[in-house]
Amino acid sequence: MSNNDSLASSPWAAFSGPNLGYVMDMYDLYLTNPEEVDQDLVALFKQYGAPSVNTSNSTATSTVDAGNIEKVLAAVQYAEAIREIGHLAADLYPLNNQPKDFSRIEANAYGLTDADLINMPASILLKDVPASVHNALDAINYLKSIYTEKIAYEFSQVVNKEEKNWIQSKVENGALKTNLSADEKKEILNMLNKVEGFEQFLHKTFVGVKRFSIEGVDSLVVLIDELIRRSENRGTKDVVIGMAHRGRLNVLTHNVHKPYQMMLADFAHVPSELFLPKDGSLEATRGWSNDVKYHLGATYKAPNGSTIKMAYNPSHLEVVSPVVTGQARAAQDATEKPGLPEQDKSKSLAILVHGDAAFAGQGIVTETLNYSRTLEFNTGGSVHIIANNMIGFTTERQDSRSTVYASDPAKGYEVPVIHVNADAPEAVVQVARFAVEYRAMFGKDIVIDLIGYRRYGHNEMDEPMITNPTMYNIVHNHETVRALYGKQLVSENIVTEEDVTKLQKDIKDELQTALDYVKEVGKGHETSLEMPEAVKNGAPKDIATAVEKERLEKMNEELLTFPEEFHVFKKLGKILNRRRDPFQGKGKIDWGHAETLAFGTILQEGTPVRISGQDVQRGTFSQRHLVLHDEQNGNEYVPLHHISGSQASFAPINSPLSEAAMVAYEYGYNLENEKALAIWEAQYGDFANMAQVMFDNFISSTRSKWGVKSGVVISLPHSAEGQGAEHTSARLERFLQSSAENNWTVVMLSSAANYFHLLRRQAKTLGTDAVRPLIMMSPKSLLRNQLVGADVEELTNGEYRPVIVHNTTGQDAEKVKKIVFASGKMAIDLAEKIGSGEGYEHLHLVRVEQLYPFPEEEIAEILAKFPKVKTLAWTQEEPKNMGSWSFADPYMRELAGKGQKVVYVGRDAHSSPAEGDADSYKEAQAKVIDEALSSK
Ligand SMILES: Cc1ncc(C[n+]2csc(CCOP(=O)(O)OP(=O)(O)O)c2C)c(N)n1
Repeated sequence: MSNNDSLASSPWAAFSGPNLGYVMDMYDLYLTNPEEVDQDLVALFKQYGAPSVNTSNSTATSTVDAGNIEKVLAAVQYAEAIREIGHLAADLYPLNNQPKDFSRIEANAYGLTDADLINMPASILLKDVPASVHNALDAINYLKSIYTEKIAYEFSQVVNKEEKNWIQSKVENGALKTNLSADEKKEILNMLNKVEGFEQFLHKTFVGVKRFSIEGVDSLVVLIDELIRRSENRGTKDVVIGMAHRGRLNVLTHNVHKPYQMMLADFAHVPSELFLPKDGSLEATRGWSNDVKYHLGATYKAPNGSTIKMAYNPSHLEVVSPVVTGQARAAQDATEKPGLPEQDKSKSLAILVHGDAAFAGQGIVTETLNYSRTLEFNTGGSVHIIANNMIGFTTERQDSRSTVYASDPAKGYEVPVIHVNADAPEAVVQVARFAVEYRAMFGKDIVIDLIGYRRYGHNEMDEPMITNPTMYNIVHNHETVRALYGKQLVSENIVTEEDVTKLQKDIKDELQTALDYVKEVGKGHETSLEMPEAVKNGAPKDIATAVEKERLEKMNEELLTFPEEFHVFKKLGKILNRRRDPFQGKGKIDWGHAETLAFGTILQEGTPVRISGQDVQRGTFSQRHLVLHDEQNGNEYVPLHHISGSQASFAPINSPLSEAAMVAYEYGYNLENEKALAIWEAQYGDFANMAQVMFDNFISSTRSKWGVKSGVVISLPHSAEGQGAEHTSARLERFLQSSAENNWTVVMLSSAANYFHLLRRQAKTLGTDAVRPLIMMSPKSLLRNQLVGADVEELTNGEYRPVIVHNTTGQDAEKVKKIVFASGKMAIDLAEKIGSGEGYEHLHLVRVEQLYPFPEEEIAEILAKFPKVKTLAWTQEEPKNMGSWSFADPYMRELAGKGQKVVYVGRDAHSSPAEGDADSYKEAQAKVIDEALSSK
């Protein structure tokens, strides 16, 4: 018997010393916890039973056996290397212009020969040995066929053992190598033909017009199509796609069913609305200021009731990803019942298409991956596709990133990655099927790196030979995937050459007919888009927001009554208990209390509420306490889940430490569930500038660009309190600078009652045409200020007031020579100094709660009551070049009567938003207050 024969019959004879000890330990573990033992060893234990010590072996035998075990271990390492780094040698690049690294997946790298492998059983390398595999050499070749061809895998970053084993066995059982039927193949060819035909028609008909052609990653459409089909088969009702420019028009047409006529109308300068399908199957809006065609979205409603959506997208790459995940989550959440929303992960699917340069470069991608498994932000697994054309504008991969693959950031989040050659459309289909199954199994994100190339320059006007000649010399000689796949199907006798040529002609004819029709029907029509009446009319008035006392009192009591088994932290219990006082005529309802009562009433009226941000459950300033923690066992209790009469869900969410993605998510959530009050709160308002792109590109302007409504609420703690340059300013001036066309409401309140009414008013406008985003400079030290607090009567009467006339000034109109206007904390600092009003008869204080739309009417009414006024003093705590002054100035000049001057009272212009230390702050603030209240 040769050594190899003995190995084939039992491998244990080859083990001795520490190796044997290790294997025996592993066997013990195998008996109790087999899932913790390496698969290769499990295979050996199954086949050969317990490892045993052969004491009768001579020294000579053990020397030979030691050699064998080394070979076995080498073979195992070899197989593992194929699994782990086979991708480096895989056939992934259509242009074949990237190096392949075989160095670690060759037998001699492990001191092995084919003969060694032939004499080992395949089962030491494979869990399930296919019938065609007879020994370890076959197994190695089999593994290479799995891991190094047109599909390659990276999943060693997956930590969960069950998940990793599932992926490995799926892959190695050949799930992605099954043959497609002839009909399926024909369908793929048909689709590729349409994809290419569409681009080529546009290329020739609208020469040089930007379209960001898909060509080079044409099979993206095949991939998305298969993802949608397979997901729908599993009950998915809504698919939301987020993507940038590349290939977007093609995806809109072929995956989202925007008709050719509409697409061509966009190119031919004809209003595309003329060609909306009569059956209402497509929704596509535009705003009055409009946007380029490759930013527009659409929603397709299939006859079976499911929808496919392309999210509207600005130019900024990747920012749409978190918006889309927010949309997908909202579609999954049932919000009609009290408690947390009930999520059904199968209901919707987010497909996020990324560029290769953008995926690696833009941090918002990793923000999105980071929250993908958190309770309140997951979508049950988003499918990420990198439409990888190996170039970003003119920048090639070596300058674009530090990693081998564009997809590498995903590995830090335990997300599996599948690379696939975009010129292998059948492999692409298999990958789509796998991704859908994986998502259904594990509810996690997955990345598909679809590797192709870019046929033209960045856009159709760019000449890529200027900057990337090596790549483009290859591209120019590379046949299209349609042509290559057509030849393949001809060689497989599935279609004839004539069929292929006919397909090409048919699509060209179809597009030409569509264009002729568009030109004919479009004659004399011009695109004229109007601002809707509800927007023109400004903020809605007369929305009743007062709540009956009995209802509030009952709710207040319920909010403070905890189950017997719940042990509230005693100190907090005492603080919360004080919330009973205002209903017994003592003290005030502070900001956090007013907010909770507002939320409760909103829930009772059937509007779901979702508030997220860093540490919002407690509140950055410990003011909120929406989630209580049992001091003995940490159990959580959410009082707002237990009020009577609630008809909607309530989700208070501590978010990951991200701003851009979180704002985007809440914006997206409200987009999909327009009746949900979605609030994002910054830890401090300053940090909102990390989300600036969301304010600039979405929240301020989506209605005018895209006709898309939003009722999202943004709460930004803002005010200088001597805490330094940061933690101070939410940069109010930037929001005011973007304020126009009634695009949103910007407030800086100084009253908890006003906050109560404003939240309720916002909830009541959700889902109506009058809805708009709410941007709120929210308080910090004012949270507990008695002047800000509300009496119960202020909630049971009245409504939201854009302007509050201060109650201790202006009693004798004849004496008032000066009106001081201020917002937020500045107004309260002034009010505190004024006190009862004694000694300040010469002035009146007006608290400007709303800055946009600027409350001109309300201020004009006040001015009319004070005819002796000479000075209108706009006072603020922000430096002169910041805050509201520059915005308010022209309005105030317009409002000022004859002989009245408008003056600014505040700090000089500064480069930093606040004094850096408490002493300087106090000094500067006192100076402003003195000047504002002086008789000058
Ligand atoms: C945030 C942002 N930065 C820069 C740009 C300008 N820009 C538009 S496309 C592009 C290249 C993108 O490359 P990639 O992500 O690989 O997509 P591709 O165009 O190659 O499909 C750049 C830099 C942008 N649109 N957004």
